[in-house]
Amino acid sequence: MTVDYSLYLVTDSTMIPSTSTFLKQVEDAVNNGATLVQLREKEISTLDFIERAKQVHKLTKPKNVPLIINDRVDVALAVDAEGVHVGQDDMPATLVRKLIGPNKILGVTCSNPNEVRQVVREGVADYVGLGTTFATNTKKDVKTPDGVGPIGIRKQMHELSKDIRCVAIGGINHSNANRVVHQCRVGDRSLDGIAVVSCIMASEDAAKATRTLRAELDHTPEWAVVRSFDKRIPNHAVVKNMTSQHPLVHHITNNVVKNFSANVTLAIGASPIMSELPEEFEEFASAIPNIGLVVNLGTPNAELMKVFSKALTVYNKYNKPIVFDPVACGASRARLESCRKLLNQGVVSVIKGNVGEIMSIWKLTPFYQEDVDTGESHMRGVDSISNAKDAEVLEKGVQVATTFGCTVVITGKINYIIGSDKRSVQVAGGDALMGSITGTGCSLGSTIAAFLAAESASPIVGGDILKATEIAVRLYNRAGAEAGKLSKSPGSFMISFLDQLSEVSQNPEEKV
Ligand code: 3NM
Repeated sequence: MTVDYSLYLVTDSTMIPSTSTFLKQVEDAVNNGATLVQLREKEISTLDFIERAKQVHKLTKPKNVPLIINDRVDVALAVDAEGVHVGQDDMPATLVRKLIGPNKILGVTCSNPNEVRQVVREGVADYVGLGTTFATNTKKDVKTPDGVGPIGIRKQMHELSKDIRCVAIGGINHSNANRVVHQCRVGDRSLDGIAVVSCIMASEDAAKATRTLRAELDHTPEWAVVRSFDKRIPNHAVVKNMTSQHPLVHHITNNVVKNFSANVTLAIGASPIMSELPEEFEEFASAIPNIGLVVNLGTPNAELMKVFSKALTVYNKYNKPIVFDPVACGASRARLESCRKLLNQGVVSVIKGNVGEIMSIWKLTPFYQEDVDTGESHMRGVDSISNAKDAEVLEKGVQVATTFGCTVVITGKINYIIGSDKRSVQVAGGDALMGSITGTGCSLGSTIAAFLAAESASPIVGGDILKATEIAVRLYNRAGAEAGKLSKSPGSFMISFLDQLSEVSQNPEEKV
């Protein structure tokens, strides 16, 4: 039997709005796109459970929607339901399979990669419910109450075998269903569906709630579409497209580089705005077509994390580009956790960092196993020290790009630019003196954001983020190389660098 797991309703009779009934909610759901129903009753007598299961089965069976009984094998057998779902503390899956036979559907709840590995080893389950995706009020005894986010779900998916289907559960609703489906991908494997309780069961209009979820599932967001560059367009035309638009670069950046980043943004012909006032983010992102955001983790604090978080949500809502600079994210656990939170909460267009930073972000991909830390890269302050070989760096960069569905820039003597579709380019250039003044790394983020903002408002390379980023990096490094010819000490280099950024941006022919 092929089962459609795409929109999996898990019931809860304790949250029905006063204007409806339990059965009406379930009926509205199966009539409007729910593809599977799990009857989950915690405080109910066996007799009532069986009665309720029969009533629900009457609604689901004519629609060919499988009915899965939570936990109670006896009830499932009594009503000849299509399947059983068990949690980690319920009857072991191997035993359930013996009781229900080979043909019924068997699902198991998992909360971490180890539990998934166990399910794979046992080989008796048809699907797993992976959680807890986001914090939820519906189930109190979950193992990960803050939610593991798409990062955690991907780590669980990574352990799955091909023959076991998977749905994500926990805190999934209209605001995040689409993102969950598109973010929870590992290689060519995607979620088979999402499971929800309150989004439908507690809704005043369960039919509409289900239809809206259905539409969210079926819609491909703009950020998930990879666009590939038309090669006939010369690099200087991409620069001219940027300078002629004067894009706005909204910085939420660190205290050390604010002034320099603003000057770099002006030098390339864009406009900086430094705002940490969440109340105005909506106005910026909704009203200004050629705006891009820089989220720079350089000098974090608890208040700023809330500001980042708000900015990410708002810029995602309006599909505006975001450059994420995880400065020194390997310096402490807390910093990497901050990155985890942000990358769980939204999508970014570009992650830019040095080798150490990108190797730390790599730890958030499913390819990193928590217990096998080889310690190849580590951080000292914000400078990166790495003995990871180039090929390995590139490979891990590709894994970051594909995992987060974004373009990755790894800065260094050679800059690697890697697309979420695994294309990669290398850009050399720059000057050693770029490492002697503060802000040259961070302001590359500003430059990239300016190019992405211009590209999103008026595409010249067909919305190809990799290409727009590459041109930004080329322009930046060319200016650095030119400045290095003119100045041999840090102070004068800084001035020359700004001059050359302006010069190269205004006259990009032959230079970029
Ligand atoms: N299992 P809602 S979370 C039934 O993490 C259940 O395994 C979870 O409810 C898990 O969609 C959960 O209302 C409740 O957030 C999900």
